[in-house]
Amino acid sequence: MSHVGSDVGVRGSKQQEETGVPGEKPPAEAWVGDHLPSHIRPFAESGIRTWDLREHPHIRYNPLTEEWVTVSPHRMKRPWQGQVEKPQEDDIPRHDPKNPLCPGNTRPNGKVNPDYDSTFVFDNDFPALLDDIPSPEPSDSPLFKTAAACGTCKVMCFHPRSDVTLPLMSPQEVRAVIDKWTEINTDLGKKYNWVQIFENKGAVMGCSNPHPHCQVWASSYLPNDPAIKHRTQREYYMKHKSPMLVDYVKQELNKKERIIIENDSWVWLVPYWAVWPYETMLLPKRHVQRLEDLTDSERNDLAAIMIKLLTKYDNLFDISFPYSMGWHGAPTGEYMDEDNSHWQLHALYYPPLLRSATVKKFMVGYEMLSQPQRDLTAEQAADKLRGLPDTHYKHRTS
Ligand code: H2U
Repeated sequence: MSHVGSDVGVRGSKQQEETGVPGEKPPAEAWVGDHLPSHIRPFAESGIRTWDLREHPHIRYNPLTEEWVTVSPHRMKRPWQGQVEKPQEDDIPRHDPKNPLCPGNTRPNGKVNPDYDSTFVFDNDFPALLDDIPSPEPSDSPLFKTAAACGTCKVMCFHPRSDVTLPLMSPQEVRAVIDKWTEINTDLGKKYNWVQIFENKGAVMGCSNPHPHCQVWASSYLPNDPAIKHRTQREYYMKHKSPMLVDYVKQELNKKERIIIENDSWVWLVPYWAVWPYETMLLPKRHVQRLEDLTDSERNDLAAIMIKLLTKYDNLFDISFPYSMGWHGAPTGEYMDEDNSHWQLHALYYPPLLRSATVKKFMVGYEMLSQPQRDLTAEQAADKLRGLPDTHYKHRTS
């Protein structure tokens, strides 16, 4: 989603040498005071005196990505005559002998899955990144830059059964997933600079298989979004002597406008700058850089809050809720030797649905050409999610 310079995250790049951190830096003089950049120019005041965040169109800033989102709450009642999605399939068999992710099954490449009874990790048979590749010749033009994309890709099954999802699993089973995520981050983090754990859930998100699973892509380079976050969090830390997202959570806990649920160690909230209608973030209350820095009780609390939040998501439209989610924490590999105090671990949830199980938000038109836009405010989304039942719709008695 972020638009970044071509040097972003490529170690040893010229731009990185100049600034000390990867990512493109906006010119300092472009900022008026410390509040608005010079390109943000509201017209002089209209006759309407009372500003209402729930009524008036406005733009909000994401300090992590340095992007703005347009919020148009007055458009909420707009009628919909556009595309309608197929509702999420909900009658998945417990075991499909043809599904390559199920225990004991043979994958199309002839490899046989073990008869696993918890999580199961294997090398992706169709990896997007490869380890053993040559480097291209350096380009003599700033307009044609290339670097080798070295990396590895894994698939991780959450559970032996195909008919369960994370919110329907026991806390112990979700804890096993968290432990495996941590183990993978540690193992791949020894070699790779970025380990991206992500779950693509639901056909509407392009997920190819209903069996509960996620993927891990580990790379030699910091991809765009992590590279920008590495720089923005570091700049904030240098200026405020405190990690950006730790400060952010403290302020959100005071305001209580966008918090959906919290427990002793975690907060689930709709970020102030959310783009997708029900986009959320899951953050530890304590300063934690990576998954492996979580304590035993923080991991148990994480399992508990994940079950609660995913239950609320499923209860929003009474379907197995589609989304893309993933973890962002301090970079690994060569970055392990550096001070990463500016990083705060967090998970991001990006669900595509807008107003029902069948109407999704399209990121097209203005969004593609100018910047993201939303109608429902972050506060309205948080209110809606907060008010949903904690009992999963599949477990409801009436
Ligand atoms: P989704 O999470 O988007 O459904 O992708 C599933 C991944 O599983 C996908 O990257 C891999 C695909 O390459 N896969 C295998 O590695 N082997 C298989 O036999 C099936 C799917």
